[in-house]
Amino acid sequence: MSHFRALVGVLRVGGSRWLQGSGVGTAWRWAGGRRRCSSEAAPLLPAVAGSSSYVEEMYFAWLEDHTNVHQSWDAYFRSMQASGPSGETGEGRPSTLLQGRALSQAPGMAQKVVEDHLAVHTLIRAYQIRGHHVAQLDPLGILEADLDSFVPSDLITSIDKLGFYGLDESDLDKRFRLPSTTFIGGGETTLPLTEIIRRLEAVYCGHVGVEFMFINNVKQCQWIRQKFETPGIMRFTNAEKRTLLARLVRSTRFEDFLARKWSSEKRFGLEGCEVLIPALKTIIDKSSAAGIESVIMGMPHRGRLNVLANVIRKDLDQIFCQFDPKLEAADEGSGDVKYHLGMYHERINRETGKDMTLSLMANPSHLEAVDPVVQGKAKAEQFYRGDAQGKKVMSILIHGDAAFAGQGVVYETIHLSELPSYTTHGTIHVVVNNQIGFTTDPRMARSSPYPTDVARVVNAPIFHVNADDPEAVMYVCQVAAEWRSTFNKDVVIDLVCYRRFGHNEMDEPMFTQPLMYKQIRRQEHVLKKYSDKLIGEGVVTLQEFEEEVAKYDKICEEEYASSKDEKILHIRHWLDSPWPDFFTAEGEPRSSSYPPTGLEEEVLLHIGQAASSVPLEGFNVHPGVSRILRGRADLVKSRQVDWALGEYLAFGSLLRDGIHVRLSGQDVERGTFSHRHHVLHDQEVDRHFCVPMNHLWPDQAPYTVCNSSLSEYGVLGFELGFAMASPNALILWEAQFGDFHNTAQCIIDQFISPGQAKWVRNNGIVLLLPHGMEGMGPEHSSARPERFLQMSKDDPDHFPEFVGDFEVQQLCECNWIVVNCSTPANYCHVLRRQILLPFRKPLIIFTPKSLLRHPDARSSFDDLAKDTKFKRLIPDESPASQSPGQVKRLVFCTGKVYYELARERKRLNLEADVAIVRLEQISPFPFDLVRTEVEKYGEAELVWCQEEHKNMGYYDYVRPRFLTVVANKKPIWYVGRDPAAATATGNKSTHLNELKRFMDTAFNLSAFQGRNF
Ligand SMILES: Cc1ncc(C[n+]2csc(CCOP(=O)(O)OP(=O)(O)O)c2C)c(N)n1
Ligand SMILES: [Mg+2]
Repeated sequence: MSHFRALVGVLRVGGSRWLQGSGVGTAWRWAGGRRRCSSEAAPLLPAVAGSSSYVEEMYFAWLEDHTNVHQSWDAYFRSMQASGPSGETGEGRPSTLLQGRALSQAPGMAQKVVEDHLAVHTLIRAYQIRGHHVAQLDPLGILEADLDSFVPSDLITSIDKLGFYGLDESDLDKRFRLPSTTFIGGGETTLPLTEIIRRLEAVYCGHVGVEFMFINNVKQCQWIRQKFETPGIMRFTNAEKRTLLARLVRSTRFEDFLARKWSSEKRFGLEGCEVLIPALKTIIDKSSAAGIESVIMGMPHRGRLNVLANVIRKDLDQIFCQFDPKLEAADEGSGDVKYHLGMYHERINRETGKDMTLSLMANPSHLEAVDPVVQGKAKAEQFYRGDAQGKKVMSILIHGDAAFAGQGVVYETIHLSELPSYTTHGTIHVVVNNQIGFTTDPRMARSSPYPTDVARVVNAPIFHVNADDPEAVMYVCQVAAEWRSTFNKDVVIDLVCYRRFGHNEMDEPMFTQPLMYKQIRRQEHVLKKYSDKLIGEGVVTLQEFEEEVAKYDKICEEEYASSKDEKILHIRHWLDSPWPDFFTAEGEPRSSSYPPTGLEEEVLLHIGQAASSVPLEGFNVHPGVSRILRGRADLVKSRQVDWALGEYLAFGSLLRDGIHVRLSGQDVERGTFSHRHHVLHDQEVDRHFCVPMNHLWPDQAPYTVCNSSLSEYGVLGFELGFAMASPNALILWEAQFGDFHNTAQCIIDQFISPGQAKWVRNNGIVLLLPHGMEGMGPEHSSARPERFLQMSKDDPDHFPEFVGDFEVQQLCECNWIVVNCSTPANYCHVLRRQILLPFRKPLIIFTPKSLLRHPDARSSFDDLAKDTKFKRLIPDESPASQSPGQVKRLVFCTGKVYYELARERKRLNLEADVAIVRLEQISPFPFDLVRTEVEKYGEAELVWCQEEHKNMGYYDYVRPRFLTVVANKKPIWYVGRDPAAATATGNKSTHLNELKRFMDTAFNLSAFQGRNF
């Protein structure tokens, strides 16, 4: 029951007695920080003298109607009028009357007036700030949504609490002027205190708890106050109520239908939060009316099938057939459980008559992992539509209460919300707050009062709402959608609800939440409550309601019948990001040929020159950067390419072909190793930048390079989502050091590696992972190639048949491509190949650090010429290759260690005895090229050399594949660091000793003599 309803009852009884005792001469003063009543009249304070305008206002109000003011004022003005000089009547200036003589006669009263007003203003503010703490949010009526039964001392929940403000019962009927920071007055500028409290209670302590006063923007606070405080604002037409009821019917009966048909199937039903469906539909309707054309959604398990059916409008038979255990999958890949699949649907919004695209992103079980992915996809759609303000495309994220509070990626995602290159211009977050996470109570699951507190960091308003009050829910959804379209900022709707059954339909909740579930059993269904209400109001008849229910049940039955006709399951029909122009109608690549990646000389020159100059007149570049640019110009003159230039050539040439390139990650604009400098900073003018890559050709595609927030999980997820929107874009994420990618492991394990197998979805994201053992310690050395390789799905024991274009075929079949390029030309080729292939696969590149400036790690323009291509393997080019029969040892390696091996071989004068072959594409493993090399050096012993520790790097991946190539007839000896727990030593001299030791072994031609394998 409302606190105030109880309070008003008490006040009415005792009120008159109190009022009799209130005298004009009674004054208030501060005593020990608390206000106490005193019978002494205090001297008139200077501030009070200036308060005559208020007294004037009271006076004018009194002139209009004596009952407009409190009876004490009435008595006061009467007495003054009676004692006033002749001619000073009611029409005279009260300021003269009051200031000159009368006010000074009653200084204590004036002071009290001011103090009481201050008190009332403070009281109003208290409700605005803390009202939500006592709002009636829990539909079960047994839990506190903020985990605390404490009632803030400044909310008036009993008479004696008026004393907190120095007020008492006698003030209840007094009228107070309302501050400009409240809208509770509607058209009135003053209200009696009773009414002020009543209205505040209704606005802030009812079924909606508005949490917004932390927002540091006055305009936004005023906007929210106006939306909730204006009297009568939360009203719905009968038509709106009927639509709401019909949506609730669908939501409820859908779950009932599934429960009836498949009582022992897990479906993570929505029971207890059926209102989610009308809530989402309201958000979508309002957003459509505001001009939104595409909504991208992400959500966890709970209620997902219902959202697919009743929000996205996936055909019901397609959903029902997912429950058929005998249905076979038509598509290749391993598929996913039904409550993870995504969906994309174009339809007309019935409320607005406008076209809309709705998509729900497929997601893994890993809660909240999809959040940044949704954001990235939304950002990309906005970008490609030229929707710079987010007026056409928006995202909605649905969360569970436990996950929203507990998962760090929520924070990482929310922190992207205002960054220029990552903002989606406002996300509407909806929390299905069933006040439980599996078996864990909120008290054990979070330290914050609400599960939504994380959103406060970005000044997002949070609307807590009792989910058993569908109209209140609809209202906050409308406001949230309006907020988003007005301010283009995030907003949170916290649907405080319950979970009618266990975590899933097979689970027994009474084991762990016995009392809560006893209450839940007694809890009337929201549909019943709302239909009764509308029938009571005469908005619908019982018969109309029953017809609505019967109509939907019939639809379900019919769809169920037709679902039986489905013989095959097409995961393809559940794609959240279809690329219709890229694939054939059957979803196949349009070609199977290898794309040319070489470039014309003039293109190389043009990009090379642009990479070494500043396109803007009068732009003041740092002398160090000028030096770098001059160095590039010298390289171009000598037709040479270093790492940075190789990357420039790849990006620039793709931009020319209309391919958008986006490079994102920590400090990528300059480059962690200061080699890139894609954004130039004017040294004289603040925030004056230049991105020369955007000045290559007049009609080129745009280049985006953006330093990200210091996040891996969030930002990698975001870029993955960005890469989903279009196949015609090269989207790259660079880790600061490859070592840090593991804080984004979930995105790699759950989306990048298995994405296509689970969801038949291609994705061409590129991961640039700086890698290399250079004595920088255990966290700046390894991008952990072993992890990526272990997840590569090519069979180590199967020697493939080389039919057709084996190279393309292998790429088409793999789950991702893992490369470690040792030359800038190869790096350039592999980036170009990535986007020119007729399909998309994630590409993992271990990128160099010291090689960025290594004089040997250069390529010639010739290596990028028209007829050149990416080399999956670089054969030996030393004298050994001229007389392979003489070669005693064939060393395979990858990446930077090649340069160390080549230098040592030269120093030891072993160039005729030892051949060194570089594996540039590690996965899929180039069986064909490796076999050629092994056969060429038929007499040589095989060695795999890596700088990483034996249990890391590439060894475990390449060893069985080499053995397959040689049909297990020959060993492949290991040369490298010993097994270790840490990826690298922190001690420089140990690092060098380790390097020397394995280099010695690599060229000790008798090292493996007599050893068994
Ligand atoms: C990252 C992650 N950790 C743990 C789980 C296992 N898990 C599945 S549902 C669930 C409880 C989720 O609670 P909540 O977010 O409140 O959603 P609800 O199920 O109550 O709707 C847990 C712990 C998971 N799916 N993902
Ligand atoms: Mg929950």
